[in-house]
Amino acid sequence: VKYIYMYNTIQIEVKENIGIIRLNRPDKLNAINLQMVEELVKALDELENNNDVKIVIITGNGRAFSAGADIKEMLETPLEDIMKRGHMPLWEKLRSFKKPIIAALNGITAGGGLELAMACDIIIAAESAKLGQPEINLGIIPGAGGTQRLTRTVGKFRAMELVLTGKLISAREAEAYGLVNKVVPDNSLLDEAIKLAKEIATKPAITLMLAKEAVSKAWDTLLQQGLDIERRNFYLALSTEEAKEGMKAFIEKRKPRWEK
Ligand code: CO8
Repeated sequence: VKYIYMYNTIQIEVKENIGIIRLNRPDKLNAINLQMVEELVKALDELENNNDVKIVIITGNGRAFSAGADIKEMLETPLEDIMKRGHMPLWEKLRSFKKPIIAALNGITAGGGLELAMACDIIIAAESAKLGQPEINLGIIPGAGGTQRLTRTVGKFRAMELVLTGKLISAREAEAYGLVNKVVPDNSLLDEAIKLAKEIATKPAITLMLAKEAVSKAWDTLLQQGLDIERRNFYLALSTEEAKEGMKAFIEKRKPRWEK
């Protein structure tokens, strides 16, 4: 271990030329709050500027990769502030991040958690991981690429089923959908991610960046238009009474009561 940076909601270490980010709010299933957004942006900046680092791994501590945006915070934050600050800096940072990122899914990967994974370049999942976009159960919709990257990856019909039912699928199903590159035993997840990262890190740093940018461009042109519509509809959904009721119900650990 060469460097360890200090953060509250995440842990960073640099091993040889691999930067490892661990999401670290395990008692909240690594729900992404604004502090985590800020810290992830800072950490990604540091890893991007650190010339020893060629590739990054993101994983989670505890039994989740991430259960998505912090629902309590989302309910309590005025829509105006979410639109101004919100989670956007993280998605923008990931979109421009030049080095390859491997997401290593150690458990529950839901909502913004799956969107985070899909913003990475390669996804490895532990056998017990569960993936999905459960936003609809809160009266909202995915807001950070879930409707766009998922659809491009698994196709319209599977994406519709996932987004409209909100159900979580197993790592094996996700592998069959082409949503994860590889499923590995739970206890070898990080080793497998590091093994792949090491193989990639044998290539020249500059060539990796150029290759990543070129492959990413295969998505980019129409993706941005889709993401804009998604974001608009996410804010719209978030402003409804149904969303308030859905998120309150989650926090109060009961079923939402929706009129229609
Ligand atoms: N936010 C806040 N807290 C959470 C979240 C979350 N997303 N997920 C879990 N937690 C908390 C629980 O409240 C609980 O806390 P406590 O112990 O204090 O009561 C703790 O984590 C453990 O969770 P559970 O007891 O619920 O664990 P289970 O194993 O019973 O259930 C589930 C696991 C099924 C994953 C369940 O936790 C769940 O349904 N979580 C919510 C998943 C979800 O709906 N995610 C989508 C959130 S919305 C979103 O991500 C939109 C992103 C848009 C980003 C763009 C912004 C601009």
